[in-house]
Amino acid sequence: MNTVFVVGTAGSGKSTLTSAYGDWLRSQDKFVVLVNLDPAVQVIPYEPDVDIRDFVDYERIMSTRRLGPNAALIASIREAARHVEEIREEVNSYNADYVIVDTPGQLELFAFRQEGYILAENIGFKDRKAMVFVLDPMFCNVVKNFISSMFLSASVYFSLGMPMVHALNKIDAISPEDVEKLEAWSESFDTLLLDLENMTRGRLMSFSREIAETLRDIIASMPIVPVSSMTMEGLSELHATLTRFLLEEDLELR
Ligand SMILES: Nc1nc2c(ncn2[C@@H]2O[C@H](COP(=O)(O)OP(=O)(O)OP(=O)(O)O)[C@@H](O)[C@H]2O)c(=O)[nH]1
Ligand SMILES: [Mg+2]
Repeated sequence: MNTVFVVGTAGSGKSTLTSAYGDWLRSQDKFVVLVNLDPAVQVIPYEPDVDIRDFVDYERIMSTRRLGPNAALIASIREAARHVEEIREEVNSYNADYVIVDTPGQLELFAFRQEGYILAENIGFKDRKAMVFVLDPMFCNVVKNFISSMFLSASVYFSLGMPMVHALNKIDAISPEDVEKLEAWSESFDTLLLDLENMTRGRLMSFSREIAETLRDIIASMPIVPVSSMTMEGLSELHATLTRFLLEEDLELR
């Protein structure tokens, strides 16, 4: 059983990619289980097999504890972590080939809180887990935002410690030149620095440069795979990259 956690900033397309990648795997005759870990979601573009909303009631938590939307999310994820054994049992009971876990829009809930870590630790088997960090090209097609995104994904990697692949999503909605530009930033550090120097100035430039230098090896070690969850383009490449990462992880931990 391989488990893939889909993480990323709000609206980057995590749920749509969960659905699309699930469909793609099923088209390859894989037995797939989809897990929703977003307690507050109302409409999901797929039918979750395991749903955190069966274990926590976000609306009730918000009204009975008189919490605001974000505090209620934190309380919900805390409540969910108390059910982690049941969630794990339910996931494992399917004995699936692939488990794809869709995480909440509020990235920090899953990536930086202890409860998220507990869920990530307990769902799936230790040596067979990877993360897909979904990049939104509407945000990261500006060089300093690209660096911010790499910084954020590196923090998530640092926090959860699973192998990570970047999926540059929504490529159907941007130009091929933009896709190439983003790929070039991830593949050539010189190109990234050059564009940084052309597009930022003064203190911002030296700061971005310092961050980029720090992230250099991390960026190089985490490939960016362009995909579209709408047209399914790039999903076979995403799968191949994930498979390679899962295999390496398996060998490394053996
Ligand atoms: N054109 C295009 N739109 C996409 C793609 N993937 C997602 N979207 C759109 O992006 C918006 C957000 O998608 P979601 O899948 O809900 O994103 P999310 O990251 O799960 O959002 P939150 O869970 O709320 O953070 C929706 O309007 C999707 O239709 C894609 O590959 N191409
Ligand atoms: Mg979502």
